[in-house]
Amino acid sequence: YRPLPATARAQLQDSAAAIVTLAPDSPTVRAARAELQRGLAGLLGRTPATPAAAIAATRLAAGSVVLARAADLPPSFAGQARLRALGPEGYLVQRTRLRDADVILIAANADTGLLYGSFAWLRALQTGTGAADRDLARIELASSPALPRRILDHWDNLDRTVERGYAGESIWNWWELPDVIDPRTTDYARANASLGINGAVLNNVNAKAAVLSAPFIAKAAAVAGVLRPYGMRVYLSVRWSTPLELGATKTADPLDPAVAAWWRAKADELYAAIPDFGGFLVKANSEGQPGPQDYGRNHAEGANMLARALAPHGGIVMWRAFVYNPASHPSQNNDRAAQAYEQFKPLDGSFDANVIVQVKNGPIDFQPREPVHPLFGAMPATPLMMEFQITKEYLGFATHLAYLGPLFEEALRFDTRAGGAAAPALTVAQVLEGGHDVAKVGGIAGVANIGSSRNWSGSDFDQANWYAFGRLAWDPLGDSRAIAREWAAQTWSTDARVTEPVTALMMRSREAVVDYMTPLGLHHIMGTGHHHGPAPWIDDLERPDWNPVYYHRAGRDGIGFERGAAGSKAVFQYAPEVARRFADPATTPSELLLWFHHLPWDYRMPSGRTLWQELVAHYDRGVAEAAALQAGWERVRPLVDARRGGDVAQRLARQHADAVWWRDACLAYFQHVSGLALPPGTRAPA
Ligand code: GCW
Repeated sequence: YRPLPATARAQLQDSAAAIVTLAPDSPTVRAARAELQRGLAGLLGRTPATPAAAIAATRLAAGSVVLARAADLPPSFAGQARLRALGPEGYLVQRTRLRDADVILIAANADTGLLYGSFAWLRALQTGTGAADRDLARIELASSPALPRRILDHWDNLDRTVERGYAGESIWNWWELPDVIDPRTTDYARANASLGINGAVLNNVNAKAAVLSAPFIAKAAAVAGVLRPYGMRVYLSVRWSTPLELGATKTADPLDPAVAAWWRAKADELYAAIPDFGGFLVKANSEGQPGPQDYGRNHAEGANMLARALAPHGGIVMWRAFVYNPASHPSQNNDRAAQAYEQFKPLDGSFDANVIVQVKNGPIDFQPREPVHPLFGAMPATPLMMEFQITKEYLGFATHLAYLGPLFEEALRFDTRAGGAAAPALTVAQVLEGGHDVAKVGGIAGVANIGSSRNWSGSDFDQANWYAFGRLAWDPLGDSRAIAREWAAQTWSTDARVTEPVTALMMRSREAVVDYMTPLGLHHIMGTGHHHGPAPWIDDLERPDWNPVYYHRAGRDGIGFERGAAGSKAVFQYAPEVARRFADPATTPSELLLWFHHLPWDYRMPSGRTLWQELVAHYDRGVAEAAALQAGWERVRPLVDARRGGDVAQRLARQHADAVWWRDACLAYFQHVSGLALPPGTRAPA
């Protein structure tokens, strides 16, 4: 909370001298008040008073900031109906008359809404938004989240390593918990509450049985105690075979009564320690993890058994659809992209009400660009959750600048056409909201990019991806450019000479990465295992779908993965209208062309170029864009602090070098397999 410019402070000179709490005291109300005090002290340079006994007071000081629940306001308050419509987590901020005084009211139906409203008002002050005439004393806000579950999934191991983490060790210090609690846990909760993120899965989906042992439950309970006032619930990833591995049962068959009884008792134990425990996240029968299929049972039988243990306590099961296990369940057409749909679509309607199927963004795996997963829209009787990856496993780790707002937005706004050709749009965002059936509300999860690195995310710009995820989780139809601008104003400077160019750099960054790594729908050609840098040549790994050559299929005849009628037919997993569009190369958007089609090198693109020329042009553009990011930053750099300015510059230099590496390596390899020369005029070396 850096000081606002003098003109902005002047607008508030008659306001915010006091924070008056009409809501009864609670840890959440105290957190809201503390945040307002801290925020106003930073922004205005003066600490507001927090008079006690305000509830009984008959008069309020003019300009006070008032925290009140609907129940604390008179029935005659004009905003009552509006407030009711905002639900349990929504908030209303407005200038209003209360007890004969003109005040700034932050109102909600419940304490968490008061906290969210406080953060929203501070954000509006910081970014100078929310008031029609830009008068910061008259900010008006009303908002409520579209989805009830907005969760960060930590892939944090119990030894504090983080799978696909590029920001240092896990922020959960399992060694020292529950006795020692790092104060950063509170800051983590504040950051999430400022966005409305209301849950955290503490441990990796590649889970260890030990997380459900008594000592770890006590550690998780300690974390839950810190997060609770901030509206956040704790969830745990569980390993399917836990009771078997702990020696408590002889099998992990979900239909074995002893197994079900063990999970029921475990749920009781968890809820005794964490009364508002959120539930389980499960990766089963995927990448070698155990699961119900090991016993001849399906995903629904597995998920429902766990769901019944949690149901009496109000917990949920988030069952991942990321199944990647050709050994236990080969895909019909030997296409990894088709597996999840093949296994889950037939189970639509057979999951218990407290199971949410969590579907990854992209039928393969969080690539710089993938088509939307075909399960969205295909399971109308099952609540679905989106799983985005905030940590940049496939987009240059924490080194490359790649703002993911546009990537999230592209997926959320995709129209599945699942209602049929005559029906109105059914976007992925609407599917998460329950489609046309309001009872089937799902949620959204993001694989966290947070670690104990000083800047939380490994790089300053990667904070923006946590931020954008949170803002879009609250409002899935939010605008990624507006979100970038908001973040830039709060993170770098409110000076438009900074926010505008920073926003512009962020907005072009993801497409730059697509261009220099995997243009035109190419995917999964990165170095195997670590996934950093190009390796399209790898062809000798044990499983075919581990090899980049499996995905690009480049040879003398052409390049791309045919998923249409002449290939794996995976395209027909989409709703008919979408399938028709993607089945024909002529109507497939060029950014997904090689995802869906294998085409000859001389295939004529809409631009008039051949496919080969177009591919080269994209790689070249990616490198040029990486250079443009560097040049753009050099213009901003004098206006920001030297330490962060220099850190970003170093990362951008490395990004540019990596972009050149990607282009040169991929083009050299594709030339090698195709026998083609580089088109004249390309910048790539011959
Ligand atoms: O893409 C793969 C990642 C794994 C990850 C897996 C998953 C947690 O490379 O590291 O494991 O996805 O999502 O389960």
